Amino acid sequence: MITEFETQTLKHLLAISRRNAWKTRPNPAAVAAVVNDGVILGIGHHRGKGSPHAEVDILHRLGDRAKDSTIIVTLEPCTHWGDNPPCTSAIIASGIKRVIFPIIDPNPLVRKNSATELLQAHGIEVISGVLVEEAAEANIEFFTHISQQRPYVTAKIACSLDGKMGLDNGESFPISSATSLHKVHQLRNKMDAIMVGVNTIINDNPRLTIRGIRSPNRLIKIIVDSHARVPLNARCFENTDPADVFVITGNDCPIDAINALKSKSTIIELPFASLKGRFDAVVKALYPYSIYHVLLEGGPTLLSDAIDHQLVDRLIVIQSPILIGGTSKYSFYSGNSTQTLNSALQFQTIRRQSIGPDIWIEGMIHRPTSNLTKGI
Ligand code: AOF
Ligand code: ZN
Repeated sequence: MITEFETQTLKHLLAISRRNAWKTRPNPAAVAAVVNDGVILGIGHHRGKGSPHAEVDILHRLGDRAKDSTIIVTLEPCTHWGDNPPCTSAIIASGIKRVIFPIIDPNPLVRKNSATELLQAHGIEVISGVLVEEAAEANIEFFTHISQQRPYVTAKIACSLDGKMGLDNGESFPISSATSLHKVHQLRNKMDAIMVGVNTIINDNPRLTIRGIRSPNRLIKIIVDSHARVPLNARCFENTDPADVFVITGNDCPIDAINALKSKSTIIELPFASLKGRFDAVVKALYPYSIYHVLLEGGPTLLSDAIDHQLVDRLIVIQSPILIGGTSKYSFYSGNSTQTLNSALQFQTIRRQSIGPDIWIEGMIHRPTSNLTKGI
């Protein structure tokens, strides 16, 4: 049995965890509270690789005061020796008598031994399987990386009211307002990598950096470029360590182009002549590089490919109050055409706000499950 107070405490811990998830990667931002008789005795945090786990953080501070209490953790306590000793051992040694956690840790090292079994063997009551979805969402990058062997993908689109990302004549200009752009840089700062297609580099020549943020984090730049066409003087290479620019190419590129690019970037060659329609392979190729969250910033070809592969986990559309018109060349989605209204992709909004003159819409894309025209 979990009490209402404990459920509320777990929700609170999950909210903290979600806010901190970008800071602790590759580890999940576990948060733990020791509670007794409806009172929180203390909250512990994991602050990133190499630092103590959340349970140890709080148990160490409380010492004997944790005895006979309940510990609530946002993730199954670990059972393995890594940078840290197993949290299950710390819990057993502390005299804690109940442990509540929502979701098991999919880390294969932790899965070798179940925390529930270890704790129960020491007479500790274990409650799990509560707020499972909320817990997975809080550290979705960690769960996606382990369960799907790929980074979590957020796509960000800046477009006009009529859904265009650019002018038909190819002229490039920032569509979003300065306020939205600042928010985009804040978003980039929480990412491990930013990804664009080579056409975006050729047309817009973006720097792909984080600007307007004091001491920004490291951001890997990823260019998807089947035929190694990215110009060597592109601005994205300026003042950037070659280890921080990945060019993902096909296997049929001019050798001179590849050799020249090697001085500017890290090349990841995939076993296809063209990467068009291969977004699944592109995103999976990032798995070995400790990239947990990628921001996909266009353009329309890459984005449509990603959406059609169901590999856009989160979509952010920043819509500015202008109409661009012209052809659909720069429509942000031109993927698989919908034949009936019933089969249209559905967008589930999780946030909608006004940013200066723009509208920021954030949500998830779903395959059709319900009948949109029912009842019409
Ligand atoms: C916990 N509490 O606070 C966290 C956990 O290399 P280590 O020893 O730091 O272990 C990292 C793994 O531990 C990580 O991949 C995940 O499976 C788990 N994270 N577990 O009990 C924590 N951050
Ligand atoms: Zn641990």
